[in-house]
Amino acid sequence: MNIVLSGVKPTGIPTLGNYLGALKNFVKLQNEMTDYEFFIFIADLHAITIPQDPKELRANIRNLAALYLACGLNKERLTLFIQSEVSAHIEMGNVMQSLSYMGELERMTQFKDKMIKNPNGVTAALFTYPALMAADILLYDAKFVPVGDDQKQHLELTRDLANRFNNRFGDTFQVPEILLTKVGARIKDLQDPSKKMSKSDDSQSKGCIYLLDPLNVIKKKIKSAVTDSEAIVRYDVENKPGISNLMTIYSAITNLSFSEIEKKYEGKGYGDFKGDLAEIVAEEIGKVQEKYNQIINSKELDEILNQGRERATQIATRKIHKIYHKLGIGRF
Ligand code: ATP
Ligand code: LTN
Repeated sequence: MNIVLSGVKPTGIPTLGNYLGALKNFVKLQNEMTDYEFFIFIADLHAITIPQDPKELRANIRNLAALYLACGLNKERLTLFIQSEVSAHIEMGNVMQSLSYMGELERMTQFKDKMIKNPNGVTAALFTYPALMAADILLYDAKFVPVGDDQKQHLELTRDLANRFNNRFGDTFQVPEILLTKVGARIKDLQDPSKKMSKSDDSQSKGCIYLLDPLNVIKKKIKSAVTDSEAIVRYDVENKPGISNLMTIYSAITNLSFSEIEKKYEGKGYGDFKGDLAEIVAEEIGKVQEKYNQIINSKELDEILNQGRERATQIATRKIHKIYHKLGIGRF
């Protein structure tokens, strides 16, 4: 059984960046990789590495589960579960911490970035975050891990930890490979294209499109996105980051290449381009919202999560016992 596994943190309402970089991509992969099983989870233990309001967190977990399904993941081929409901993740996280070096964790750019943003609020769990992420992946012997560009470094660490364990204790883990999203791996903030669109940013932000925003708000945010004064639709990340970001969004949804988009808008200004993009994005997200509304309060959502929890627990518990045995701890 070959497994594709990924997770998203329930730290807010997912953004268009999460959708294009992660959710939509999972669906595409599920349709292409027909002989793989998909394990997708809600990384709520990762979410609490930064302070969360319990009420909001509970709602965000359910929203995310519903959004995964609303994006078109096939429940027949999916194990969808909540990380904290499978206790082997914490157990394995501890094993991975015992295997990781301080220096390795200190080099992680996600940790360094969060440290700069909020130097007094950095928790120990934020520091050991990548060890828990490695645990999530290695517990299931996932072969492929589809993630956005920002998670590349964490995946490399996971591979190092898998190899380290295999070398010390004998072949135990599948060494996972990253599956980078081709188009849409790093959607930028619409108001500040130097930073990535992030769901934990200010929820009033005009630069961030949330999947549950009303469609008219989404259109407005696209139309007021920052561009440049040249007014030519041309892909050039360095000199024209704003329009290049919008073209990435356009391409990820329509599958048109950058040169096809450039040709289509030759001689037209940004107004036409943004107007079309606003409609394209609103139509795509509108479909997701429609399905989301059918699922969010349904019993079926809980049934899917219960089944997911059971299947994940079965595999992960067996694996952690095997690992404890190899380490010589407990009586396994
Ligand atoms: P946070 O703001 O809490 O750090 P986030 O919005 O960056 O969260 P994650 O939960 O860390 O999102 O990421 C979920 C998935 O979405 C990952 O695979 C990640 O690579 C992808 N992703 C996140 N932001 C973007 C983005 N701006 N563009 C493309 N993919 C993204
Ligand atoms: N760190 C990831 C979320 C995450 C994840 C994982 C992704 C936690 N565990 C395991 C893939 C596999 C993030 O911030 N996007």
